[in-house]
Amino acid sequence: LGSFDWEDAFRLTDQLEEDERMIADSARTFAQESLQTRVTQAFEEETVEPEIFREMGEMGLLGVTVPEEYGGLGSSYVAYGLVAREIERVDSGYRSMMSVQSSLVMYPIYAYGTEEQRKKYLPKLASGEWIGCFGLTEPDAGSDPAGMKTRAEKIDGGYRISGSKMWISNSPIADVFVVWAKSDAHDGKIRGFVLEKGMKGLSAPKVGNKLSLRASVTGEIVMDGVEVGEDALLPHVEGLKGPFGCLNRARYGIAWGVMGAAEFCWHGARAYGLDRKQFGKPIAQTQLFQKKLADMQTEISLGLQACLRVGRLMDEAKAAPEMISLIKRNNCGKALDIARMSRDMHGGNGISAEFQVIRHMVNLETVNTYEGTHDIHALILGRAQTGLQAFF
Ligand code: TGC
Ligand code: FAD
Repeated sequence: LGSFDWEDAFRLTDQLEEDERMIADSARTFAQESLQTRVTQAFEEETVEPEIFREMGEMGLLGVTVPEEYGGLGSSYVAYGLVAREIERVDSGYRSMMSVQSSLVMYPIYAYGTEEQRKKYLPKLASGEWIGCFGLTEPDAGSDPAGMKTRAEKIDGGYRISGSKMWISNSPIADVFVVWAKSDAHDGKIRGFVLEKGMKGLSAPKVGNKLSLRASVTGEIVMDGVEVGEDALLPHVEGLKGPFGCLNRARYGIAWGVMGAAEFCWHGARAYGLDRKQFGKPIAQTQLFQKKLADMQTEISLGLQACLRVGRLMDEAKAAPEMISLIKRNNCGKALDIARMSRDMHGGNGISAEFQVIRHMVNLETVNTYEGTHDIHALILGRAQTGLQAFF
């Protein structure tokens, strides 16, 4: 029989390729040395540091799956997931910055764009010189993006885009905006457009006073008759499968990422319980405390193993969107439970910024909601089992 490593119950590390291990190690070093050191202040002051994109770019953490000829790393979806896990071990907001850039901006330009669009945008997005954002959600269209009001009207040589997007990660600091609009010239079908900072009629005011994900900036995208050329259209996709193709990748990364946040909360609770004495013994020596640690270890080990399985299937182009819904939903829900449990196990110290678990806890409230809420993913899975859609 083999030995048991409490931190890596199913020997996930042994199941990785050598290059995946190396990418995960360098992501962990970067996250711990460059992000962990600034996160408490960034969260407290609700400040975003755009230079983080360049630092991530230098480390090769933007566009991990995008081919090298466009500035990406040309690596696997498993490697991408491992990067998300290491960054979110520090903060979900930093993982958001990385995953929007990689899955929601670089991916659609790569998958749906022209060669000119790829060459123009991808290398600068990969290096972090340019920051990207993804506009799907609107004030009146969140879970139901088909209800969007943003319109692209055909004009001579291009399109005029009008509408507004809400809750958009990175938008106030973005150079490149991938936005989705119903296009009159394409029978009202949803099409993707690439807009650039400084275009007339385009603005991106910040959403203030967030009490979650404060280290990542969120804003609106206001398009007041923004005129773009034909070259702004992403020509190779139409309909909701365009944005959903991107969301599949980002949701998959989130499933890994939240396990990183959960691991931080689990390890923190364990260390605290070993150190903290009440009734003359470490609280980690009580049955209730150990039961909670066992629950955390179990859910995280199962969650990571599921991510690895789906990641391998993604790399073989065999992953179905429902598999991604399953792991996004379950891992977010479990990570949130674990963060709340860890907060409790830290007692009064659990509400202090110093111990960091409450920051993860409030961040995970957002992560459980964006990219399809916990309940919306349940309905996707319910539809797949019954053949009956329960959305409307
Ligand atoms: P439905 O009829 O199901 O589908 C319409 C068309 O889309 C296709 N499709 C997919 N294609 C690829 N991957 C998927 N996962 C797909 N899901 C659907 C489908 O085949 C169909 O294609 P076609 O060719 O037949 O037209 O559409 P519906 O309107 O009934 O959708 C229902 C529902 C609820 C599943 C969907 O709208 C949904 O997932 N809602 C959640 C919205 C969401 O996730 N928004 C995310 C916004 S972006 C974000 O949150 C970024 S946060 C990033 C960060 O900071 O990290
Ligand atoms: P709603 O859709 O109004 O949902 C409210 C509640 O109703 C939820 O509990 C939901 O589960 C429930 N509900 C809705 N429909 C049904 C139904 N049919 N049956 C049962 N229950 C239902 N979007 C982007 O496009 N780009 C981004 O970069 C981005 N970043 C974000 C960053 C942050 C910090 C946040 C908070 C959100 C971000 N979003 C982004 C938006 C996010 O995807 C939406 O908030 C999310 O999809 C939910 O939409 P909503 O907020 O309109 O809630």
